[in-house]
Amino acid sequence: MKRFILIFTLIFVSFSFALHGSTKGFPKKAPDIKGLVTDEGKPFSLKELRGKVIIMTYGYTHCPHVCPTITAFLKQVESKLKRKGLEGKFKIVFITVDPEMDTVERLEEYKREKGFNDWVFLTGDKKALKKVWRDYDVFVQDKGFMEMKHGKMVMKHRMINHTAKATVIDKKGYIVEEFKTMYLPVKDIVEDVERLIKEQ
Ligand SMILES: [Cu+2]
Repeated sequence: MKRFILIFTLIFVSFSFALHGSTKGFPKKAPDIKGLVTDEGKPFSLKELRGKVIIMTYGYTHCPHVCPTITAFLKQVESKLKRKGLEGKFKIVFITVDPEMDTVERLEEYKREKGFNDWVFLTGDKKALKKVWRDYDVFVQDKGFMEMKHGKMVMKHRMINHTAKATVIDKKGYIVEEFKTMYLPVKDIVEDVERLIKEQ
């Protein structure tokens, strides 16, 4: 009988946690995000998104390579979910790792230029952001500006090393999984988010 219960429990656990991303240490209550503002200059609160599945990522708008890759994948995730009729049931949140350059104005401009209309971009002062990076396990190393030669031209690039990942938060405000790569698996994320949206 004991063995039967154990097997049963194992099947149940593996079934309920059959997400595609890394689930180690999750589910875990998503830490509060305090002191950050949106691209509209409004204070941000995680609680206001309760009931939606959140896909959160971290980066900076002047990022030359990593962030454009991640956001391109997330854009695909977004359109696939919308095509499934799930518009409004999920939210993509982008938290800056560059408080110096990513002001509210810059984020607003970036969002408009790139057509990330339904996303939320967050910035804030360094202290508030540092806490969020720590809470969400995001490594950030500001390398300042690096000069690079492009033919005869020397251009300055904003360089920040940072963790490339997407964190998925369920409707109840729990982190359930992370995709720790810049090459996000679109199909897997869409599947997981759809399931989490439909979860009771
Ligand atoms: Cu980046």
